[in-house]
Amino acid sequence: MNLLFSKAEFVKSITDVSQKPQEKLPEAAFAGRSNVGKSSLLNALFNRKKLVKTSSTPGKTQLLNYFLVNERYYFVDLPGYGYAKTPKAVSAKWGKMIEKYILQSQELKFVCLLIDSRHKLMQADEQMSDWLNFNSIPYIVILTKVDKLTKNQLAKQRRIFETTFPDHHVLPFSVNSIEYKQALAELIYNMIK
Ligand SMILES: Nc1nc2c(ncn2[C@@H]2O[C@H](COP(=O)(O)OP(=O)(O)OP(=O)(O)O)[C@@H](O)[C@H]2O)c(=O)[nH]1
Ligand SMILES: [Mg+2]
Repeated sequence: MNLLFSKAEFVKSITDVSQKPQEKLPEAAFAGRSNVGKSSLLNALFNRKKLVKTSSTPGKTQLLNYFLVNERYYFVDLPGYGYAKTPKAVSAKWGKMIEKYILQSQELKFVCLLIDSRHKLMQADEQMSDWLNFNSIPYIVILTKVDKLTKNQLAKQRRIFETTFPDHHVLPFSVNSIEYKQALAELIYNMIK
């Protein structure tokens, strides 16, 4: 059982990087398309069912949500992007909010970029990873919901994404897999400390 991040508490929600918590600690941020499983992944890492709000309807997370972990660092749950039904003005606002946070948060160590393991790289994922590359932001790639794939499908998708991101860690993930949860927790633990 993963106990690396078992001490976690919600700190605050912000809309602008200027509202960050007073205490400065290293941060990891969780980004990805709406509904990809960011908030669920955080609950899984925390071994909590409902600390982070999740939903089967895209667009659940609308603010930058800070969680204090082990009293030593923050995990930041970001709103999703790329959901077609979100009004353009709203998604533009969220996009700006995310970009500004990533560029201006001095304490941000790296981004966890979540991508749905079932599909090809979507345009929104590509835009985000290009933007991270362009701005030299360190990131790891997490392929979510792998419980929906067969072993063969997963092996194939992993090869595709490892080819797409040759210079980045690419990890499979499912909220149901203790093994994948542990491997991801260990990587994040080593990267953030
Ligand atoms: N099968 C499966 N479903 C998952 C997994 N992780 C998340 N989901 C489901 O995917 C849906 C979206 O999960 P969220 O964690 O709310 O996704 P999010 O990326 O935070 O979404 P937004 O906040 O809207 O951007 C929910 O119905 C979850 O139950 C997983 O590992 N496996
Ligand atoms: Mg969310």
